[in-house]
Amino acid sequence: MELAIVAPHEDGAAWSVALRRELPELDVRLWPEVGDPAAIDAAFVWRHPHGALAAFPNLRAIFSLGAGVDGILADPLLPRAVPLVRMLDPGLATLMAEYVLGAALRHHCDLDHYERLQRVARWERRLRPYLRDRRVGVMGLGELGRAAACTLAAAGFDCSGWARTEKSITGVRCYAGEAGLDAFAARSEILVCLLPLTAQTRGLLDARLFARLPRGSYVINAARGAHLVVADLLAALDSGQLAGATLDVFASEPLPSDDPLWSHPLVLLTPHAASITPVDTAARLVADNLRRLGRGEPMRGVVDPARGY
Ligand code: OXD
Repeated sequence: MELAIVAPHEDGAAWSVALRRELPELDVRLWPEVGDPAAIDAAFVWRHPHGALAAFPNLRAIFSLGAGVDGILADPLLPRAVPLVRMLDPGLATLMAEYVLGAALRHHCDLDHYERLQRVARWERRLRPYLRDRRVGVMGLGELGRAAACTLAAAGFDCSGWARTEKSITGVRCYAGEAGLDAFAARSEILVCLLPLTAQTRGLLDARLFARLPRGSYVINAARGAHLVVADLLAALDSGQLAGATLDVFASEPLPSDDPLWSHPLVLLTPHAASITPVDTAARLVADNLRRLGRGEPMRGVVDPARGY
């Protein structure tokens, strides 16, 4: 079986070694040096040049290296009949949950506030509630959102979650759909976005949603830049409706060095680093799916094109 790694911004050689460790008989090619395109059975893809996958006439599977598949689905020349497989590595979810917990605790403990005071040598204390009285709301209860919500709840936060459809998670109060959004927002003092990016969720973090949060809420976006209307975020920070934000994702990445978000005093930026796919365990998952493909068995994590995730 031949696999093309079409991930020009990733360490293709490291992935190749890890994949061949799991599946020694696998012939791995690093795009664009793929040899005969007709011999390629599967592609392992991240931030691929649009159109690159259309060159493989006998492709039987496309594996995403990252959690979200919106970037792959955005390729107008994507071979739509070929199954697209999500990255379901549990390590990705654990890393994301730890990042979200860290960002939520940083704000909960006022460390963001004290960082600002330190810069101006100001000694001023603030009372804060217990963790159990801090209400956190996680938008998106898929692999990543569920892990984050469970971790936040286990740490002691009063945690709720919101998803398109009804979900049930022990220790997490779940809300669903447009009907549940108001009640969910009204109790989210820290709002975490881990939604998939779809036509329905694009721009959901906007002035309308911010206005429904308790005054002085905090936003953590580790999903996609396009979920957030940046102008609305800046206005909400200016007005005090939002106290701050941790942002890991941006509409344009890397974020241009002249973007005003870099120097906003109420914003903490991280470079799409909340959760980076762990090579060894992820290679094991891809190898397992390649074996399934070889045996003609259903693969794990196939994307439903109608839902977009
Ligand atoms: C993503 C990822 O989907 O980094 O953004 O895995």
